[in-house]
Amino acid sequence: MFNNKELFKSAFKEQLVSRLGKDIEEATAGDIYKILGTLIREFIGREWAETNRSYMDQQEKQVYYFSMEFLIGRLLGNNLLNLGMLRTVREGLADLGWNLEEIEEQEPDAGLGNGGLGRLAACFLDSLASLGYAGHGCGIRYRFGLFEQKIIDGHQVELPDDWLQKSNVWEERRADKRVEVRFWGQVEVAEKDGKTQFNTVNYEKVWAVPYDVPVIGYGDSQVNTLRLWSAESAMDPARMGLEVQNSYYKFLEYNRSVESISEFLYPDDSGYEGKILRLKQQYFLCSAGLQSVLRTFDKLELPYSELPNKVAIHINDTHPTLVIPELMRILVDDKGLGWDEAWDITTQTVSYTNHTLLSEALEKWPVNMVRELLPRVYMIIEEINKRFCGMLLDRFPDGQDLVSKVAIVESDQVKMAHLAIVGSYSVNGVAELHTELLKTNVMKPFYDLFPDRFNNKTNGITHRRWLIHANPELSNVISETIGTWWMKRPHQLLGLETFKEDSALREKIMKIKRSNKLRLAEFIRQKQGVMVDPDSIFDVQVKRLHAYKRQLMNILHVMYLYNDIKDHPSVDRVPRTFIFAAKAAPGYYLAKSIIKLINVVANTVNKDPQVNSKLKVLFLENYSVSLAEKIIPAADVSEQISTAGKEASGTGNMKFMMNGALTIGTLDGANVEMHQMLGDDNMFLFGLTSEEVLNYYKNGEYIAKDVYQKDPRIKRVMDQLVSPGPFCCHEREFNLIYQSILEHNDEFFVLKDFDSYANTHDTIDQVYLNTPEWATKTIVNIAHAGHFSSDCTINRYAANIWDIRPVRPSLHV
Ligand code: 26V
Repeated sequence: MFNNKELFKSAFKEQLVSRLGKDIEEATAGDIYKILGTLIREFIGREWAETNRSYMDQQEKQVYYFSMEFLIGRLLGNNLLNLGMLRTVREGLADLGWNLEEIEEQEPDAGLGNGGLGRLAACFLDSLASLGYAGHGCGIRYRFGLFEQKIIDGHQVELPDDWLQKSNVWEERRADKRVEVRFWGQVEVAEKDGKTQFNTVNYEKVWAVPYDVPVIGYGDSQVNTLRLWSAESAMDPARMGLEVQNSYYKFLEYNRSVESISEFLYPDDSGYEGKILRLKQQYFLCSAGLQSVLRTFDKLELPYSELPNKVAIHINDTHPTLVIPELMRILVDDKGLGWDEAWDITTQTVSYTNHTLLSEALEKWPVNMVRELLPRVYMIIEEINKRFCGMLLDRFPDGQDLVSKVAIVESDQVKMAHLAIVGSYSVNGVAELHTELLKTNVMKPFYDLFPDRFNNKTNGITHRRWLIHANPELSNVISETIGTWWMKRPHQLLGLETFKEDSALREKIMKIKRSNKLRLAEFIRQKQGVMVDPDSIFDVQVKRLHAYKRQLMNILHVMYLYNDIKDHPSVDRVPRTFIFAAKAAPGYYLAKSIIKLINVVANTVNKDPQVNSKLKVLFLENYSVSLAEKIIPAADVSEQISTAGKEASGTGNMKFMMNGALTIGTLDGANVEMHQMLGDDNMFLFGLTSEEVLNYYKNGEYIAKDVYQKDPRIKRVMDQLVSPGPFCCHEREFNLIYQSILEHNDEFFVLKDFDSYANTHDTIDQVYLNTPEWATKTIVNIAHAGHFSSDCTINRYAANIWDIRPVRPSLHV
């Protein structure tokens, strides 16, 4: 049906009538989307069931990727691509008078993640399925995803992301697979047959109901599962005793508290409020996910000692760390294993990825909270801690200092990263520099204790979504040049290097970039009414808003350019369009005032006739996966400018590179590896190195005020933040920003790196004027981007961490 246009059209029309009672003439775009999605979902049903059956029959080892976030975005286009149906469907719909891209726009983004960590999980699922691995996702079906951002009067305003308002065509509710999750209660200890038994009483029971989303691999591969859990009431109103006073209100209260568990995704640094709810979410995911994993394993009728040979549980950052004590609880309390055996099994089953070095982002939970919410789990954490510290003191009798550094429970807090490291067999960082810094700094005592446990797995992105789907014209030109094999073997993009000076290819590539820029310009015109020049440099910084990512440095530099143009109006310049998009956590005031500043600068710059033919600034609201797919193919310059040592990896950097943008960046995260491949000629590096940054922190020799005093460009823009002028001011609007730099001594070295950043931008202008040279650099970037395909990353996880092989080896790279 899907590879014959006529068959597709008739099946489609028939479905439209039978499901919606509508003819094609009456159908809305929403109807078309719904019918198309349903058709595909039903079409892959058999393959999905067969995949699961074959995993069981072959007793495949299966990987479960536990993550609090899966930022999957829209699925229609990607599913069609992976199924090889894009062309038939596009042409069939066109015959029926519809444009596929317009239909794709009907799908709400599944925004079940904050940023890179959640998007990485989604890219990994795509690679696992496409490479033929038995690997699934395990997450939460948040009723509301990350908030929808509106910009009102330059300020970020948060609205609920009601992504499930219309039915979700991809998911399958599996009520029969629900499991029970327990909170609160007291632990009773009893002796039975010479064994101590732990029994939790007076607990609150909640149902975890799975919603399964098929993860369709590219080409002739299998269909894996993303299982998302939803919390439902486990109280039966029919059996509520009327003898209990106020029982009806208790019921309502209980229902409300259950629903809140899977109600919304936390913005990453939302502060302390609602912390217990976040802990509840984490345990809910771990307990429900583990029960379903073990139920599948139990069907094999193997002893638990076989678990590590049949199951790998991977935890995406520390958020699902409770799988460790929860697995111990199940093995010891429910299955009756001894502690040591259970511990061996657990630590051979769980592996952990660390995604940040920032100490404020390392999770810690107050002991009281964990003990009250999860009394038995807390006892197990204490026991793990006791045994671990005991082992250390046996090995290092004078090791009190060491113990206080590495203990899991310390100063009335449970340190999740410590628990994750102690309770797993593999700990990986997400870029070479990040892993080095983990080993030598943040987690050094653990590295000294368990050197073999630490390894690096540099992040990757799926080239299917980020190149083939997001930039079809570029993909076509690549295929015309080197054939189509790169789609299955992204490393083969390297073949493009041979053509880096081929003038025909250079021209084609620049033409495609221009047409992508035109498309984005039209989008901007429609959304904001601002006209942007497609021949200006599109300079883009899109990512979460965090001080360490230094959107502030970028906008201060724009302010400086504005001043410079006003001072020297007759000087010729390469026109630039600076594009920003970013969400700030709702309680992160500094980040929110940086958003406001960008909008104020945009307003001033874009309105000023003396400036706006040379400089434009745009802040695009509500950054999301689908917006990224529009912006990234149109970028000339990619801003990856975090303070060195702070960005664990970055994945946006890879997406831009794959789409032929040139990077201005620091030697941070995966930029370092990009630079190793590209060399100085094909990337614009600037700023302090991570070593220099660390030294400044140690010796305290960086004084932001000195830089402010010495550099008149900097002094001027800083003063413009707090005094009346083109960018200010309403009641010292930008005081917070000003203080963070001058009073708190510029923690992220914005002023220190400013000069080098500005100079590098001047270099970019010069290089851009030489179009053939720019085109060559673009080609070299695309050629090396295959290295950052998540297919390569997943192959390394599979071989070095999970010890799994593809079920269909022909697809293995
Ligand atoms: C969380 C917080 C919370 C408290 C305030 C500061 C702060 C800063 C960062 C974070 C994020 C923690 C985890 C995370 O999302 N890491 C990101 O993971 C990506 C995938 O590995 C990686 O590319 C990004 O560099 C990394 O920031």
